[in-house]
Amino acid sequence: MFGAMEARYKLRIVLTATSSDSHTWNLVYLQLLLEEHGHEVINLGPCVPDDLLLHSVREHAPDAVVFSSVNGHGFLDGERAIRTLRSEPDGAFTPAVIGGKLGILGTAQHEAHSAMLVKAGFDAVFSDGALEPLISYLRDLSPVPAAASLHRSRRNAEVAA
Ligand code: B12
Repeated sequence: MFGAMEARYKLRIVLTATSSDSHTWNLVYLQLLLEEHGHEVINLGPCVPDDLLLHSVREHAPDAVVFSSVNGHGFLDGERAIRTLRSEPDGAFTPAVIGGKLGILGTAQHEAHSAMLVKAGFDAVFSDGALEPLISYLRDLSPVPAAASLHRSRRNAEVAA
């Protein structure tokens, strides 16, 4: 379905569950998929508190953050988490996306949740089955838009220092 190793640039991706979500196989699946496409994945695992997410973004300076949620609270937890991330200099410009089963009514709520989550700060919101669009989106981050490029330059400068 997807051509493996098609990433033009290997992104460093922080993969995270939302704070209340204890499901893990979604994360395992996504990690394998992203790695298969050449990306480096830092998988924070299930039930990630907002402060741990912030700490991880500071520590790893990722090119993108991918949120996964399936327990039905993703639209609430995700909104709070992205507002927290966007309120901090380290997370203000990092491309961040979310997807999965974000509510409890399936696709019926997708548009409303998407609008809300984008307004709160997400760059993109993916429906449950939208794995191919996710891969395309990440591929298009390279060569990267200015904001992510700035973020990467900062990381490289820190590494070089
Ligand atoms: C196993 C399971 C559990 C296990 C999890 C164990 C573990 N270690 O993971 C346990 C028993 C703990 C559990 C608990 C609960 N669960 Co549960 N669980 C499941 C179950 C049966 C399978 C999930 C799974 O592993 N799937 C395999 C993975 C690989 O697939 P996936 O999760 O579907 O993920 C895919 C997509 O969602 C998508 N995706 C996910 N994230 C992202 C992100 C992006 C960016 C993109 C593009 C795509 C994407 O891609 C993934 C790979 O294909 C599902 C039902 C089902 N058949 O799917 C319910 C299900 C997810 N659970 C559900 C619920 C409600 C709960 C509980 C709230 C139940 C309760 N009342 O306590 C709790 C929540 C606990 C919590 N705090 O989060 C609901 C969620 C309902 C909704 N969102 O509409 C489901 C769908 C069952 C149902 N039909 O009602 N659960």
